[in-house]
Amino acid sequence: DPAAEPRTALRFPTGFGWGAATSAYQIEGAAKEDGRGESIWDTFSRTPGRTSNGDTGEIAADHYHRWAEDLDLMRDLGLDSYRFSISWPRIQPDGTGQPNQRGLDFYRRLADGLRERGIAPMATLFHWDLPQALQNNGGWESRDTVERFADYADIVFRALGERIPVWLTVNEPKTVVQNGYLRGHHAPGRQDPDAAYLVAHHLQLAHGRAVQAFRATGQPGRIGPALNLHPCYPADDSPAAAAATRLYDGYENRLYLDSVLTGSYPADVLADLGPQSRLARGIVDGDLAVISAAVDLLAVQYYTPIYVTADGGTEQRWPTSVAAWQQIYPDGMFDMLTRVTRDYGPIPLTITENGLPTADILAADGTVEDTGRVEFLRDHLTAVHRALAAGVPLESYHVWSLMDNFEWEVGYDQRFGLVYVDYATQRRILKRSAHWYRQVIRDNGF
Ligand code: PNW
Repeated sequence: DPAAEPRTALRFPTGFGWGAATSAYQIEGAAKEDGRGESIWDTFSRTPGRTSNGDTGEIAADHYHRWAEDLDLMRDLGLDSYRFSISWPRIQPDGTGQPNQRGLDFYRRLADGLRERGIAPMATLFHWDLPQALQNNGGWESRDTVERFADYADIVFRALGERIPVWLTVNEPKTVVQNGYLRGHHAPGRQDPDAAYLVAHHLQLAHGRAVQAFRATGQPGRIGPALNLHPCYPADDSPAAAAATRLYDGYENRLYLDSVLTGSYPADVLADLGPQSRLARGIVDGDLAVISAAVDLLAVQYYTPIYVTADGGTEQRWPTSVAAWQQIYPDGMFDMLTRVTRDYGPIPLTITENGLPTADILAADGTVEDTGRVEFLRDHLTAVHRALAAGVPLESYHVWSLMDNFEWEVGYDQRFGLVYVDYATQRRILKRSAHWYRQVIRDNGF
C-alpha cells in the first residue's frame, strides 16, 4: 500500500532561503504615531460597510510597538529572510516633501534588529497604503503619483539602502487594479474598468521609476517587482475555452510580466481594451522602456489557479479555503514557476507569498492545531521542490504570513499566520504550523 509508506524526504538546495512575509498596514497598528499620515486604507476601513465587523488596521497586531518581540519570534523560528513593507505615509505623511525622520527610524531599527538576529531583510516599498493626500489628487489614476512614488523610493533607498539587500517595488499591482478599481472591495473602492487599466499602467510605471531611482543611488542591493500570478486553465476542451483562457491569462499574468520583462504590453489585451481605452491613451513614448528597466529578480506570489469557461467566465474545480477566491491546487505552484522560467528565461525568482487562511481556535490548553495549514504548506513546498528539480532558479520561499493580521476587507476573520495573535492581549502563540515550519528550516526539507 503506497499510501502507508513514509513520504520521500525532500531536501532543498543548500542556501535555500526560508522566510515569512507581512505588510505594514496589516500588522503595525500605531496609525497615529510618530507623525504617520493617513492612507487610503485608513479611510476605506473606517467607511461603514467596507470591512467585516468594521475592522480597521488602527491597532492590528501592534507590531509597531512589539517589533523587538516579533523579531525574537522570527529568530526562534530560524527564518533566513523576513519580508515586510514600508508604510509610505510614515515616511511622507502627505505623500510628498521632506521625509519624516521618526518613520525612517522605525524601519532602520527593524532592519538592524533583523540583521543582528541573522535574518535578511526584504522590503516592499508599496503594499497598498497610498497616502490619502495623493488619492485626493487622483491617486494612481494620476500620472503625477508615479513621480511622487519615485521621490519616495529615492528617500527610502538613501536612508535604508545599506541595510536592505533585496527591495520589492509594488506589491501585486493586479490586486490594486482588480480589487481596488474593478470590483471595488479594496481601497479606494472604485468600480471603473477604464480607470482600472490606466491605474495598471501607472503602477507599472511606478515600478520602473523606482528601479531607475534605485540604480541612480548606486545602492548595493537587488530590486524587482512582486507579482501575484494565477495559472489559468481551460474549464473544458473546446476551442472557445482555450481562446478565453489565453485572453484571461493576458489580464492576469502577461499584462504585468510582459511589460516588465519584455518591454511591451500583450497585443491581445491591448486589442481587447481598444485603442480608445484610457490605458492605450495613457501610454507615452518611452514608458515601456521605463517599465522594463532591468530588474535583478522577480518575486512571485501564488495562492490559486483559475479555470476559465468558453464564455470567459470562471468555474470552481477544487475545494476552496475559507476564502471563496482560493481553490487549493498545489500543482498550480509548479505550473506557475516553470511557466515563468520557460517564457521569460532564467531570471532569479523568489516566492514572496503563499499561504492559507483559516479560522483558527486557541484551545484551552494553549495550542492552535492548524493541521490544514501544515498540509497546505507541505503540499505546496513539494511542488516548489519539483520546480527546483526541473531547473527553476528559485532562491527563497516566504509564507504568507508570519502572524495573523488585518486581512483587508475581511478584517480579522481570516487568519493567515504561522503565529496566532490573540488580539485581546496581543499575545503571540506559535501554531502547529510554526513548529512544523521551524523543523523544515532546521532540516532544510521535510
Ligand atoms: C495578497 N487572489 O493578496 C496580499 O499581498 C496580502 O496582503 C494578502 O493578505 C494575501 O494575499 C492574502 O489575501 C491577494 O485573488 C489578493 O488570488 C487576491 C488574491 C491573491 C492574493
